[in-house]
This record gives sequence, structure tokens and C-alpha cells, in this order.
Amino acid sequence: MPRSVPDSARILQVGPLKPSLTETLRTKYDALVLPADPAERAGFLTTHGAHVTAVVTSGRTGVDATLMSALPALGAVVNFGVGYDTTDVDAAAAAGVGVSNTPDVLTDCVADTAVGLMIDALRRFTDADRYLRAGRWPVDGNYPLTRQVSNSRVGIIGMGRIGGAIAKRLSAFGCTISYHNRHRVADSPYRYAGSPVELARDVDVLVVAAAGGSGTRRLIDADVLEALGPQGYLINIARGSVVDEDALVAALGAGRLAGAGLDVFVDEPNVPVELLRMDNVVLLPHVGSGTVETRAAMEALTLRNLDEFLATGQLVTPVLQPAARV
Ligand code: 8YV
Repeated sequence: MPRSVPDSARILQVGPLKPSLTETLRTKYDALVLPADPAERAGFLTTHGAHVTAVVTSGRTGVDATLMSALPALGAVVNFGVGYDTTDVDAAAAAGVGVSNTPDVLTDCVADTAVGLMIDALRRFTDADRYLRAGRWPVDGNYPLTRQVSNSRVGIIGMGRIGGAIAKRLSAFGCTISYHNRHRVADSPYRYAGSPVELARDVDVLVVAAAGGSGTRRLIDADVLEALGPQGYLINIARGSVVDEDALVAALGAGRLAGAGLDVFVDEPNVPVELLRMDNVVLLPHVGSGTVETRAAMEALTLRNLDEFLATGQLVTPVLQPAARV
């Protein structure tokens, strides 16, 4: 549906963003900021909602259908981050609203994080560090033996850009790579498994690199974890929603899984308290793309999308292009 651009077009920041991006939006774009407080928000939207033509947000917050309907002149949701599962893309499509994300620029760092988590979970470096700092080395002797990373069998759920970069790195470690994906990837050198269970039963480590959202919710369920088995490890750098977190906690607690390395959780920043007590689990506070270089590149790409939308009505890295405006 074509949308008309109001004379008083404004940009709206939704949710917290990198401080330098917030500052740029404020000083160079005179952006409004959506209040976090629900009562304040209603009044704000009544006053400003009709003027907002572009939203800048992140995967952490996004724009749901309710907010979208309060922004009748909205043309684009510019998302900082590759994952956009917090934005209602169906509602956006129905309203002619474009959505962009920041692919490619974060692939290397997120893949590095997956490999780092895998090495840490199998070799237990973080736990060994705790052991040393607690003064246990001179008292209890050598740290127990761990599991080898090189030459292990790795299954990757989601063979997109990030899954591919993880596979490339682990191939250099001599790992045997197989994968499950919605569709088999043409010309992929890796073995395809028709389902997550089929993939999990033949690997030592299962790495989750699939996009979040309704299509992948709890894709890694109790059956997949059972197939991975008591010698298996789960690594997740994608979205907490892709894994049945309760089933994961239960499997780890009962020794039905050897360990896990997790950068993402269902209810961030809250992490199930049971996981905090487990030494065979490495827990990171969603830092996959969190380097100076990558976050700067994500910021630049976010602003390129915003500028392109303001100049031409189109997006540079669209998930969905905006409908033409009148
Ligand atoms: C970001 C991410 O930390 O890109 C993503 O999807 O999960 C991370 O790179 C996040 O989007 C920022 O909110």
C-alpha cells in the first residue's frame, strides 16, 4: 500500500541503541525517542505517531504490530542487527513498511564467538580458570581431562552466512561438518541431514545458527537433545527461542547432555538460575557481534539504510523493501 510522507516527517528511536548511534540520531536527524514507560508512551504516540516515517531499532526491541499501527506514516523499520525477529515482518508487509537489517558485517565475529564457545565448552577453559583462581591447583592437583575439539563431528543448524562461516572455521580444525537447514544448500560440501534429530544423533557438537522467529521456535526440543546424547554439546549463538530452554536445563541437570555454550537466552537478560550453578556450561551475555570493529560497521550500515530510505524510499540491505510512496 503506498504511503504519503507528512511534511513534518520524523525519525523515531525505539529501544536502547549503541550510545554513539543514539547521539547521531539525536544530533544529526533530530530523532524522537519512544518512551519506555507505557503510560508516557500512549501520550507520546498521540502527539507524534502520525509524523514518524522511519524507526531505528535493534533486534533487542523491534517494532510489533501494535506499535506499527500507531505509526500510520511509517515507511521503514531500520534494524541494528542481523536478527529482526522482534519486528513483525508480516504486519510490515501488509502495511507496505520496509525492514532492513545488518547482514554480512557481523558474520565473522558471530562465527568467532561460536567457535570460542565450542572450544570453551569442550575444553572447559572458563571452568579451569575458576579452578586455578580458587587456589585448587596446588591443593587438588591437575584439572580433570576434557574433550578434544579438533577432528570432532559438528552439526550446524542453519547454513546461512553465519552457519557457513562457522563451518569454514571448524573445517580448518579438521572437524567433520554436517548441517540441517530449511532447504538443502546447493553445492554445499557438507552433509545434509533432513531433520534436527537426524543431524543431532550423528554429531558430538550441535551448533545453532538459525534465524529466530516463529518458524524456528523450539526447533531444538527434548527429542533433539536426547539424540545429541550424554556425550553431546550444544552451542547457541542464534536466538534463545530456537531452543526449548526448559528441556535444555533438564537435560543438562540430569547428565543427559555433556555441556553447553550459550550466548543467547529466551528471556534476556534473565538466565535460568539452574544454568548459573552448572560448571559444564559456558554462559555469555549476548556478545556475539560485540567488538568495536563490528559494532561500528553495524552502526554505519544502519545509517546507510536510514539515509537511503530518506533519499530514495528504498533500503540498502532490505529484508523487505518499502512500498512506493505517493
Ligand atoms: C546484536 C544480534 O547484539 O545481530 C543480531 O541479530 O543478535 C546482535 O548482533 C543485537 O541485534 C543488538 O541488539
